[in-house]
Amino acid sequence: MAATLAETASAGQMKMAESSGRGGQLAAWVTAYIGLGSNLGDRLAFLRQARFALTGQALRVTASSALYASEPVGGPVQDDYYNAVVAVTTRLSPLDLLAHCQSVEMLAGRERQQRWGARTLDLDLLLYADLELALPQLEVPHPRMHQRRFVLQPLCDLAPQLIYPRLGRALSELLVELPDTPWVRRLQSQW
Ligand code: A4P
Ligand code: MG
Repeated sequence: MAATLAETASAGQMKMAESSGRGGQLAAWVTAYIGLGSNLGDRLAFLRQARFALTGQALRVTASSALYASEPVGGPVQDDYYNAVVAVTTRLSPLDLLAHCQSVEMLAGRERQQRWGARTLDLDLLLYADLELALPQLEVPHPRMHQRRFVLQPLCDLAPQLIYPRLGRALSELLVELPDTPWVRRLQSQW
């Protein structure tokens, strides 16, 4: 997982990823990172189910971060979160990967009543190779990930040297600059 995202995808793949959107699969496999969050019901069970359900013909989970508990950021008063990040290798385009993540959220009974409200499962597409994309329905890198310890801490378990595309800085550098609050606590390495 030490390779930069740029090393994982050729320019050709990226062109296809940007243009194809939905539909056909990419010719080659691309590395992406997905953030998992839950603060409703059996949080650990939802994260485990998600990791299992993500795997399919065109997607493999290749690594998991440790499991973290975290203080809710934004939104109404709500319970603490469990958060983690998984690395995947996929032949899905970015939009197909988003659609796949949303179908896995639906399996977990995700309801969207309030932005940043409590949820059984939230799957965020954090990084997709070194792609930068700004569509109404999908922004990559995830627009708030570099400001959030509950994302960067688990992501740095997997890829601390990875360069964050927009800022050109390693994820580990961005992490050390974040304040200690809202708190994030490592619970267990395996889950
Ligand atoms: N969308 C755009 N870009 C992306 C992307 N890269 N990945 C769109 C996933 N979705 C993306 O998301 C709203 C819309 O964002 C989607 O329709 C999709 O097309 P949503 O999951 O329906 O709603 P949301 O998650 O409430 O909104 P949002 O703005 O994505 O919130 P965040 O940024 O995901 O934050 N505190 C802790 N401690 N731990 C957490 O996990 N999560 C959130 C949600 C807030 N506070 C948290 C946590
Ligand atoms: Mg979300």
